[in-house]
Parts: sequence; structure tokens; C-alpha cells
Amino acid sequence: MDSVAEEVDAVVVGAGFAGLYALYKLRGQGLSVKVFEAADDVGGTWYWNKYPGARCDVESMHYSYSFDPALEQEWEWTEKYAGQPEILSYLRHVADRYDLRKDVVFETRVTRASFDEGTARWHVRTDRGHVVSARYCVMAVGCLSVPKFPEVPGLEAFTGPWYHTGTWPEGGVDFTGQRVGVIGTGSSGIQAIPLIAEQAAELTVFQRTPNFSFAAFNGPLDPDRVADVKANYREVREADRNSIFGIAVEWPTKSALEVSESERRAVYQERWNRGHLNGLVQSFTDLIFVEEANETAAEFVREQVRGKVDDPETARKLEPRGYPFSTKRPCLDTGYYETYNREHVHLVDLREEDLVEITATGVRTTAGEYEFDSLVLATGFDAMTGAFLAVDITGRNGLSLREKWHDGPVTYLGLAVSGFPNLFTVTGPGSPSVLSNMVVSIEQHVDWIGDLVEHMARNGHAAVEATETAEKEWTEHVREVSEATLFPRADSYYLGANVTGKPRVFMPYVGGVAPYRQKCDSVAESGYSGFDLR
Ligand code: NA7
Repeated sequence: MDSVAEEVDAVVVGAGFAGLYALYKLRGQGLSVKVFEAADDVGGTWYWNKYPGARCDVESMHYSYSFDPALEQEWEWTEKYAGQPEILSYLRHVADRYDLRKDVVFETRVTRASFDEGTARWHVRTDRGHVVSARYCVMAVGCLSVPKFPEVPGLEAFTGPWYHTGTWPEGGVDFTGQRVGVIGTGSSGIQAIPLIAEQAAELTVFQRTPNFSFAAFNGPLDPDRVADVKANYREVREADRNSIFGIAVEWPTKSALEVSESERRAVYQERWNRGHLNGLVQSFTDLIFVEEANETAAEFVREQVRGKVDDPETARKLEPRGYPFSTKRPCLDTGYYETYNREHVHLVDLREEDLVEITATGVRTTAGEYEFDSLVLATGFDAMTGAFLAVDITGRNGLSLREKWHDGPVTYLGLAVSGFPNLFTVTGPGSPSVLSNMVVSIEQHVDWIGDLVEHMARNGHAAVEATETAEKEWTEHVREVSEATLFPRADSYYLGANVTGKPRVFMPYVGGVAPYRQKCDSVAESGYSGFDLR
């Protein structure tokens, strides 16, 4: 064991929404806390994803902390959906307002964390030589924070500049007059493409899977609506916590198949017009369970696509097909489909030609070579497990997390892993995480962890560890719940399907934010059943 330079009660890894709140919460409970953050500022996702058009697709008034009513009242969001710069400003404000920076070490990556059974403490090491001993290790590393690159060879051969949306350079990129290639049409690609098209001389988009994207109907926030939400923030937050996705939408009561075609269309149209990520999928009770019901919503979205894209052949390629509606993360866009009506914007359908390699001058597919001045990789992330496994984590008996999760992640409640006492995985696999409004999930996890830490202090416990039985049962439950839905039918990052060689395991808990919270609360109320407290 290396000699330990510093002792704290808790190390938190990451200073995004989760890490900042973990610091605020645990410090407020009297713990000494040290946060390590790879970036040179706070923000996490909202620090790194500076690509043009980067925007949250949960409404700003809901995608914000609820822990301090004063903060809620004083912060003024300007748009229905906040852009990356505004969210980053918010997080910087939070860091300053609560004097959080003094406990954050920036530009420092945690490389290893190992549990010392003798002292029941974590020894955490960084790439800048820190060795810190902590009772608790809180992994607040984010679900979408390890960029994924295209599997094809040749990126290093490309002579022009290339950019991954998840590590966009500070100060932005000027594409004026350039031939630009974009690979990937998930949320990042769909947000960036209309803005890159504004500048580029020629823009070619490589699409592997067409996404379901809904019009955001973004715009300035209506002051009356802001006043209304602010006057009722407690109820608004409570409703979000008691919802399925962490954003309150009326619970549907009818099956899509029990209503007439015209009634169904009217419901879809009304939901569409709201410009919400989860409004449409919650139109009817059975959209994520029954293929035939799901197809009615899928077809409604395809109709919208056909209505926006002039060229029928391009529209055909853009129509989302081949997997059920909403089983890959849908997107919210501003002018995405309409962008393909511009003469200088071209779509390459990678279901009709395969990506072969990146060359010195562009991209080669089985149909030929495309030349570019710059390339944009909107190819996503090694989701949910990537950032945990990027750290060499060793628990009891020298067990490594990489070994433990070799066949897919196993957790208890997405919060803790058997064999790894006092380690917490905020929004980890097995929790609603990426299937939810992340801020709602983050606050719930951190509050729950804070309560457990307090419980341990009160009862003189030094270590808490999920039991293998509880972990097994929970992981099995997560799998069963997902298999009752259509979700596993799509090759999504939820399943690890976007990363070559990654075990195909459905990672997020699809049972909903509200039932999940109830389960976590009941575990706490029962004296932390499923955990060994020592
Ligand atoms: P996503 O949603 O994972 O999207 C990545 C996109 O890149 C998606 O269209 C992928 O196609 C495509 N992709 C990935 N690898 C390749 C290769 N090798 N060739 C062609 N196309 C490829 O990531 P985003 O950054 O857009 O969004 C992440 C989250 O941010 C999003 O869910 C929201 O929560 C906000 P595929 O679908 O895998 O066929």
C-alpha cells in the first residue's frame, strides 16, 4: 500500500451535477470531502459537450437542482430547453454560491481506488500522484462520459481536423466554407447537424440507424409559466419524483389499440405539439410493451418526417425503422429533418453501404470515397459502465470491478456492488439513470447515500456492503423488468450494443423513477436490508 498523503471522510470522483451535489450534501453532514475532476472546471457532461447546438432535452425548469428553494427562485432560465453554455453557467454558479470549488482538485483523473480491509478505507490514487485515504468513495462519473469512436480504422491517418462531440474544443470550431463529414445521428449529431450546415460548404451525414426525433418547439420561456412553476416548485418537484422518467406527464389510462384511429392521432398530435421527450411514449399504456401499439406511434413519427423532408428518397432513409419506437433514446431537435432540404446537405445511409475506413482525405464506404476538410464524430459513449471501469477499482480480497463486471454490470439498486464496501455508484447500472431526468435521479441517489452515511455514523458502523444475494436478486429484477418491455429489441447503448465486445446486458432500470425511489426508501426504512453493516 502506498503511503497515504491525506485522509478525508469521502472522495468524490467527478464534479458534474452528481459530484457537486455529493460534495454539498456530504460536507453539509460534517464530512471532510475531496473531489477529483479531470476537467479544469466543474460541469461534467456540460463541460465537455460544447458542440454546436448542445442542449438538454429535459426542460430547464425541471433539469435543475431542487435541494435549495432559494437557488430555485433566484436562478433565471431563459429557454424552455437550456443550451450547454447556460447549463454550464448554472453549475458554475452553484459551485460558487456554495463555495464548492475549495474542495475540488481540477485537471486530475482518479486512476485507481483500492479498498483496504484492515482499516475499511479506500485508497484513491490520481494521475497527478495524489494518494488519499477515505472512508467512502463516491463515483459520480456520469453515464455518458467516455467517448466512443467509430470501430473502423484510419482515424489517425486523416490529415484534417476531427472532433468528437463529447470532447469539443473550447471556443468552438468554424466550419465556414468547409466540406464536413458527420458520423452519427444520435442526440448529439441531430443537435449539431443543423448548425454545422449553417456554416459548411458541403455537409455529408453518415447515418447507421435513423433515430426517432421530435420537434422541440424550443424558445424563450414564458414569464408567466416561470412564475407559475416557481410559485409551485415543491409540487412540481414532487410530481417529477413520482413519475416514470423523472418528468411529470399525465399517466396514460388507455391502450393505443382500444381507441379509434382518429382518437389516437389526436392524442399523438397533441403530445407531439408539446415538444417533450417522453410525452409521446406516455400517450398510451402499452407503447413500450406491445409491438402493435408501439408501431402506431412509430408510424406517426415517420409521417412527421415525411412531412418535413422534400426528397422522398431522403425521407425514406430518415424514417426510423428496424426497432420499436422509443427503445433507443429518442431525440429532440430544432430543424433537423428540414436541414436535409438544403442543397449542400447529403445523407449517406450506412444500411445501404458500409463504413470501411477513414482515410487521409475522408471516409471510405463500400460505395466509394467521400472527401472532407474536417470530420465530426457524433458516435456516442461507452455508456453507463465506461467511466466506472476506466478507474482501476479493487474491492475486498483483491477483487477488481473489471473482473466482477466482465459479463455485464451487477449492482444492488444501481448504487452499490457486493465486494466493494463503502463504494457508491451514483446513477450506476441498475438504476433508472439514463432513462430518467438525470438531476432527479442524482438528487435521489445522493440523498439516499447521505442518509446511509448518517445512519452508519449514528450506529458506529465502519463499513457497508451490498450482499451478494441482494445484488443478484436486484440485477435479476432489472433484467426481468426490461424483458417485459420492447426495450431489449433495439441495439442501443442501454444494452451496450454500441460498443464492440461489450456484454449485451440491459443496464438501466426501466421500472420507473417512482417505483425505484419507493424501493430505495423501503430498503432504508428496513434498516438497509440487503446490506451488511459492520
Ligand atoms: P448516441 O445516442 O449513442 O449516438 C451515437 C450515434 O453514432 C448513433 O447514431 C450511432 O449509430 C452512431 N455510430 C456510432 N458508431 C458508429 C459507427 N461506427 N458508424 C456509424 N455510426 C456510428 O450518442 P449521442 O452523443 O448522440 O447522444 C448521447 C446522449 O446524449 C443521448 O442519449 C442523450 O441522453 C444526450 P447506432 O444508433 O449505434 O447505429
